[in-house]
Amino acid sequence: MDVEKKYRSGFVAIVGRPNVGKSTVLNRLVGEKVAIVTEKPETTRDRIQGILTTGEAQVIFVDTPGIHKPKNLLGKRITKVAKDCLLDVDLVIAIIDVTRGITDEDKLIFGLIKDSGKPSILLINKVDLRSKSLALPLIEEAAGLHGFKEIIPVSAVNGDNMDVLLRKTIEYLPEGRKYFPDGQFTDKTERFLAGETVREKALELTHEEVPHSLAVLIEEFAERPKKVTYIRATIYVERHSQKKIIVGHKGQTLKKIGEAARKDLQRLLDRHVYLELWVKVHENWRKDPQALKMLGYA
Ligand SMILES: Nc1nc2c(ncn2[C@@H]2O[C@H](COP(=O)(O)OP(=O)(O)OP(=O)(O)O)[C@@H](O)[C@H]2O)c(=O)[nH]1
Ligand SMILES: [Mg+2]
Repeated sequence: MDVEKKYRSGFVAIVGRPNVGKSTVLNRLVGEKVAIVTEKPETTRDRIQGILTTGEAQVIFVDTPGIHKPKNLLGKRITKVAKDCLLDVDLVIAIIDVTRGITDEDKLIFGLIKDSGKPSILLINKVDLRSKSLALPLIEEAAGLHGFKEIIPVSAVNGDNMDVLLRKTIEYLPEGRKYFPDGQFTDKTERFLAGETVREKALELTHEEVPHSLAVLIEEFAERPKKVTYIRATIYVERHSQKKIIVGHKGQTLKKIGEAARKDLQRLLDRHVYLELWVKVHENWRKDPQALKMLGYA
């Protein structure tokens, strides 16, 4: 006789140090580009929900900023966003990077998870970069540090073990109804995704301190006739020298950012996109509460 399986649903925080692959894991699980991904640490600055709806469950994965020792007010704010997130979820997925091992910062994060009292799964990510046997001592070490329900070596980039992760995640969720309608894959607006897309392209083309000093404000997001979306965005930097870098020789860098962002946005929105980019200097905006508010980081 078939036992009727109850529908499950819940919220799952994805936490870890900067750059361990949290956003890549989120995108892979949801099957959509919900969060931007770059090789630079501290890319994600918001709590971003990615929603996966299947016949047996609805899982709301919550991507969070990398938890780190903050160096300014922005750092403080985004680290708090990640820590607070632990408090209102049903399950926590913690991620470490196999190439880095278990660092002191990872251990601090394990402590936060312990304090939250939430069940947790640990992912040892980026196993495509190392022989799988290297994950084994890490599994043992992590098991001795915290009572993870599962410890799974994965590769978010090639999808290794992500099916196991999803199955285990659903097992730990409570019975419940859908929170979001079928077809919705994020809680974020198209306007937010547009700003993040521009920021991703600007991050990719800059180095050292410049990526950290970038913010993007969508000034206008308007539907025009003939399936055209008009987007006007301002890229904020902290110094004039950074503005020069973003604009580039004869405006070439800004042009490249615009072209790459427009291409991604047309795919995302399934419409023609007219993207106008501006660059403004707001000195030390990362330390300025008013500026943080204006840029959506309050
Ligand atoms: N080789 C390999 N690279 C990965 C894997 N997962 C993520 N990466 C890379 O690691 C870098 C960081 O990935 P993100 O997903 O942005 O990391 P994150 O933890 O969200 O980083 P923050 O938002 O800065 O905290 C990117 O260059 C990814 O392509 C993986 O499984 N294998
Ligand atoms: Mg991220």
